[in-house]
Amino acid sequence: PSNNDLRLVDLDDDGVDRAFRSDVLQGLSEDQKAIPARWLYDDAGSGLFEDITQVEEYYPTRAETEILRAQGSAFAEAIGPGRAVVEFGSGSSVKTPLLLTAIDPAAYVPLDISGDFLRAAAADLSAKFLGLPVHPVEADFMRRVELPDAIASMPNLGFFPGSTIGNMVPRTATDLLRTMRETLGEGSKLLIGMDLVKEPTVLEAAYDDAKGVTAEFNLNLARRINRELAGSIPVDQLRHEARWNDDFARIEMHLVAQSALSFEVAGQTFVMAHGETIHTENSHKFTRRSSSTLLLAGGWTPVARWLDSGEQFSLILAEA
Ligand code: AVJ
Repeated sequence: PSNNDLRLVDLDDDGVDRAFRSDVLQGLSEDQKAIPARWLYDDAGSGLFEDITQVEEYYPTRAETEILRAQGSAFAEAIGPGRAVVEFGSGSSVKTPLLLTAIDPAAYVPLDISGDFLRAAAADLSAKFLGLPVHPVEADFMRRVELPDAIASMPNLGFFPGSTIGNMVPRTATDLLRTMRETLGEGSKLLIGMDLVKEPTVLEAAYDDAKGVTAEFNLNLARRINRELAGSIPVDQLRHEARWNDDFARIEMHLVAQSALSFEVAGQTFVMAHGETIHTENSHKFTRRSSSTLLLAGGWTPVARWLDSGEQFSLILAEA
């Protein structure tokens, strides 16, 4: 691995991702064991997430895509032509073209920490939208990003679909929204996907599908730890669980110990009691009010909101 794809990843002499190791060792040492959700997305995890978007119970991707298909002319009217669309994350081959077709942008700027995903998405979009300037930027969008000179004079539209904002606790989500505002600048707009609060049984099924794809996605984190951090976690002794936390309005994914466990990770020993969990993801769900409150706290004023026909998911347009 010698190319600059890995520029944003800090490896030690053994090729171990330092940030992954320190997040895992710290997270497994807490009273409530917890590992940041970003580590779910290695190659296997990213593939499994793609599979999740196809399962019957997982409605968010279908619902958001329906909104993008159905509301093209409403977006065009509310957003207007000639903006540089800055997508936070490297873009999906389905959602991004729907938006670009609807609003007649002046440029497309995908931002992603992974150079591989970024270049693939940029090439795909350039081929679909001949004549549209595409300027991929390899960067961590949790920090302020310097946008390319070519789009400096254009008004921007940030695009952050998927309810990825829901994976952050409110403090982190607020920081990110403020950082996005700094990246995008005065006069910018933001189109952001936010999943809605609904029946806990529907939510729990969406995050614990009958085919077990989400369970595999969660268990892959334990496998990744074993693979990359010389771990001995007995993966067959962990069970996937999706829980609705009503106080915090979020679905939580946990890995639950099916017996008393003892294992090693990167030379350190950890124990789990029977029934103890590792908390691996939060997926916050929003009401009309809570989405407005979060956006306003992040420096954005909501100006329009669209739902799918099943009223499961929202796309919100906000102004800086
Ligand atoms: C794409 C990160 C928003 O929280 O719904 C899907 C990830 N986790 N099933 C979500 C996910 C379990 C997904 N996000």
